[in-house]
Amino acid sequence: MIESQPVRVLIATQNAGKVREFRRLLAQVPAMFVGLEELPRITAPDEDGSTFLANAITKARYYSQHFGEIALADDSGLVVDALDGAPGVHSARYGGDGLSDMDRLRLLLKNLEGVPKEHRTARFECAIAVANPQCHGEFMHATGTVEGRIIFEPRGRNGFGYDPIFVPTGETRTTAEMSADEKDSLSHRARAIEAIVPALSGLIGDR
Ligand code: ITT
Repeated sequence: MIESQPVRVLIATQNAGKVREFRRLLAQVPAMFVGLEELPRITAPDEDGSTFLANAITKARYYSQHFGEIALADDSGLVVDALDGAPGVHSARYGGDGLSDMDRLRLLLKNLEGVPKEHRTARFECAIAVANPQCHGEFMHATGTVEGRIIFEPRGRNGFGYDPIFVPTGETRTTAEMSADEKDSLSHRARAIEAIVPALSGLIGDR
């Protein structure tokens, strides 16, 4: 009997923090997930969309077309009400190139100086798109959000990006103080994955 090969799906992100989370969140999906680090390195596409979804679709199509594989991409970020939605789609580049995650969150805290606790509301948003090269780059997508607030000083060492300054609504700890399982139980990325898994499983099953 010939065993069928698992369907390959590219985890199309250059962000190691996202890769770790995707590998956990997709563990039950019967596909072979391949990270970009396992493939020849290519330049990242321009992310010039004005929404997370537009950028997620751009990334999924770009990597899928280049490698000829099903590609799952994520565009995500932190939306802070008192900063009129910044850093939003610019979360990865807030403050310009060459800054570390800690530099960026320090800049965000500086820009929130004088804003009291009740006005420090914010949310993490995530859009996920999956592009399929066999169907002319047709894509599926889903989004997820987690509401919360920005604290005054960073706390915690887990997660990545802005996790040390974000406390989800109803929690007292930042997402950087939570275990991986705790973050996965409420994160924007986990919610987007939950929403896309039925369609993704259907696509994998059809192959
Ligand atoms: P790719 O485009 O290659 O996926 P990127 O890091 O540039 O990598 P984005 O453009 O989507 O990805 O920017 C997302 C940024 O938003 C990320 O760099 C973090 O600063 C922040 N972010 C997103 N999800 C986060 C999370 O779960 N925890 C903390 N920060 C997060």
